[in-house]
Amino acid sequence: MTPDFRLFPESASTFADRVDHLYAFLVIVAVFFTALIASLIIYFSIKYRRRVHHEHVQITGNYWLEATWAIIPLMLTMVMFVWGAKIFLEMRSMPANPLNIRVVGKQWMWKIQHPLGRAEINELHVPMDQPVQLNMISQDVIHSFYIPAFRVKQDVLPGYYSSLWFQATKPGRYHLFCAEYCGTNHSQMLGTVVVTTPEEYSSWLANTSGESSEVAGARLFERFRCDNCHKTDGLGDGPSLTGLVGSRVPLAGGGAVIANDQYLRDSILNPAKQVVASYEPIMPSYQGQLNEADVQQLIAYIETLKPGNAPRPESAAPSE
Ligand code: HEC
Ligand SMILES: [Cu+2]
Repeated sequence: MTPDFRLFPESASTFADRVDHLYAFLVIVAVFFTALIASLIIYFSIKYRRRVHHEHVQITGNYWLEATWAIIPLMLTMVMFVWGAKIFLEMRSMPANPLNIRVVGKQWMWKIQHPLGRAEINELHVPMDQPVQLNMISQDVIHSFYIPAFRVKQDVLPGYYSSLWFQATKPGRYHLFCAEYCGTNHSQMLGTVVVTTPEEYSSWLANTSGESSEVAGARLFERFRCDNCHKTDGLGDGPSLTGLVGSRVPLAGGGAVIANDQYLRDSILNPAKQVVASYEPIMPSYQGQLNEADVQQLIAYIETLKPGNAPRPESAAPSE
């Protein structure tokens, strides 16, 4: 046994202890019934072993006994279900005002983009005592983002945004694993989560020369000539994107969608999938020209386009 041997990973998020308590309950119930049943099997096989002068007693049923062994397991499994569902739902409902960090998984690394322009690879800096939401997508195959110390894990899929949230409780460095076999170097797809105080995180964040996602997105918007069709006054061949995020978009052929990240991504890479009502399907697809990180930057930029907001920065000046 090494000195730092531990049965469980360190517990460093608000979920960790709650997941461990539920897990302990499952283990205790399983161990208790395994021991009970095993000892009864041994006891009965000795007590009722074949002997020379034994009598058969035929038992046809016992109402109370049967009711007992149906109701007790039912109650135990309902406790497991309600308890588990409660924690699961909390993990799956994103918090109100999280710190948003964008993640791209690719063979075989994690690319992480913080707000305000700081980017990193295979390292994730987060402040403690603050909800952090990761918005993730894969550039190639299915990966899975797993932080054992936080007890959180989420598949990262190609073509589809998935998210994950946690609130770290203890400064330190924790393992980050890819938990979905993703090719030759899957086992090297490792990283570190660095939890610091909010003050340390802010100064770490400010210490960069990189441009923010929004500004990088604004530059892509110009470079790919999106602004040829998408003009702020709505007089171009495409709809104005101002105020688009979060709004209800009527679609050609009926129906409507809420303009979330997934819809924006699909509109850019696969415009024919959902065509905005009363527009021609003339937007070219940018599949193959923009990678997932580019698309995330474009989305970050489109999110800043709100009515009343200052127009898009012409130069690469930070917008916030
Ligand atoms: C040739 C003109 C043209 C160009 C260039 C163009 N678009 Fe479009 N775009 C359209 C049209 C027309 C629509 C509406 C029809 C549709 O949904 O396909 C649209 C729809 C969209 C939508 C959905 C808008 C809504 O109101 O729901 C988004 C987002 C978008 N484009 C982003 C972009 C981005 C980002 C670029 C540059 C990388 C770009 N577009 C380049 C013409 C264009
Ligand atoms: Cu992977």
